[in-house]
Amino acid sequence: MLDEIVISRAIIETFTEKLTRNLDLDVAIVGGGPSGLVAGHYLARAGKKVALFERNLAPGGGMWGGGMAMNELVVQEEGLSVLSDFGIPAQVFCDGYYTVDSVLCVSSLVARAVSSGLTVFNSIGAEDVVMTGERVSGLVLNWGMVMKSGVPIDPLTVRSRFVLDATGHPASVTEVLCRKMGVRLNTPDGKMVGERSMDAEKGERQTVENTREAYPGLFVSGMAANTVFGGYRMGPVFGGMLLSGKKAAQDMLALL
Ligand code: 48F
Repeated sequence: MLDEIVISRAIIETFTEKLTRNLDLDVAIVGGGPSGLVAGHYLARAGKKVALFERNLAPGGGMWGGGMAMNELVVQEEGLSVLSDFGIPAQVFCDGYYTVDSVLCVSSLVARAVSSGLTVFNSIGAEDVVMTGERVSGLVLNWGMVMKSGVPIDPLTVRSRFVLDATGHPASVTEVLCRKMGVRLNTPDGKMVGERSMDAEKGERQTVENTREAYPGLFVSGMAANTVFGGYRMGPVFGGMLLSGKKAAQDMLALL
């Protein structure tokens, strides 16, 4: 006989233990798109304590929909090494261009990253950062559904040596830091530069170049890096996102 109360206790006790274990982290990643998942995988594989917070029910960000909800992703030659690290097969489309089924890609990124030791908290979003002096030192978290509804329920916090803003186009972690703290970012005029219109070639290069520390304790990756440091958008080509996540992990590993 299945006991409903045992089922409830199993969920509550296991989740509570998991959350408690992740209150003090090496890296707290915000956003479960390609750059966040890839960064989480390499950090976890290197033995770091890392958790990813995704405010939606499903991690994957902009990857599920390919281009205009046609669920194939394009990856250029440079991104293949990351796909291969995740065991994701790509089909040749023509010289230098490869396609990947987006559902296979997202599910494999998530599965491999979690198997490497990344803890993913879906349905939990970051609504603010924790500051220690002039440094970002953690996240202020709430249920994604609470954030969406605007119901005034107080959050909980986690501490981390680094935060990675992998929130895509809005760069929402860096945005809240600037809005609330008026800090000077590591950009030419100290402010978020903003994303530019589409140029796939430049955008792909820039998303990797722009992956770096934007403020003490706060790294940016993926499209958030282009929003913060100013870069073109690139649309549904994903090599840059994968490489950005890898670079974010490598740069933080060098400092941890
Ligand atoms: O946008 P997204 O996929 O991030 P990315 O790694 O990749 C961008 C590409 O998918 C695509 C592109 C083509 O190359 O430009 O857009 O830069 O995923 C960002 C994730 O962050 C979540 C959001 O729900 C999405 O899944 N997110 C955003 N703000 C928050 C958040 C927040 N405050 N807390 C938690 N999750």
